[in-house]
Amino acid sequence: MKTIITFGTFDVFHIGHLRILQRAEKLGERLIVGVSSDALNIQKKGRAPVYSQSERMDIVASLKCVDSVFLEESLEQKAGYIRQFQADTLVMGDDWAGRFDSFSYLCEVVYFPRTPAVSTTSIIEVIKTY
Ligand code: C2G
Repeated sequence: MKTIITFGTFDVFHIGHLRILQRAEKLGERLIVGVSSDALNIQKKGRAPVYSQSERMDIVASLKCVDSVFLEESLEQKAGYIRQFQADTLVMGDDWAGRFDSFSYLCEVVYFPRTPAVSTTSIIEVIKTY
């Protein structure tokens, strides 16, 4: 069974998040998603996500294309997570292009083009104007 792994915050879940998960699922038989913890997000982006880690994990876990989720607590743990879930392929959006090539000794690394014109940041900006 081919296992696919991907990572993300998936805050204020939107169509770009759904599209990459649907595309990732098609590469194999099992899709595992690492959802970034609140603490990791504060460290990465300097702000807490709008939705908590447990809400974000529940949303992603409920999708038809996702088999299971886990909490991604550290960016340095990627190799450990890939081994733990025996992933054959790591999928990320191309905003991360090249950044995970160093894991190609462990699994195939695939970058998909981002869905244009949608992001959590732009949604937050639009809502602020209301
Ligand atoms: N994405 C996309 N199209 C968009 C927005 C996001 O394809 N318009 C993809 C991103 O490229 C990423 C995934 O959706 O692969 C999740 O996006 P984010 O929640 O922004 O993830 P990020 O905070 O970059 O976390 O260890 C890596 C990190 O956990 C990635």
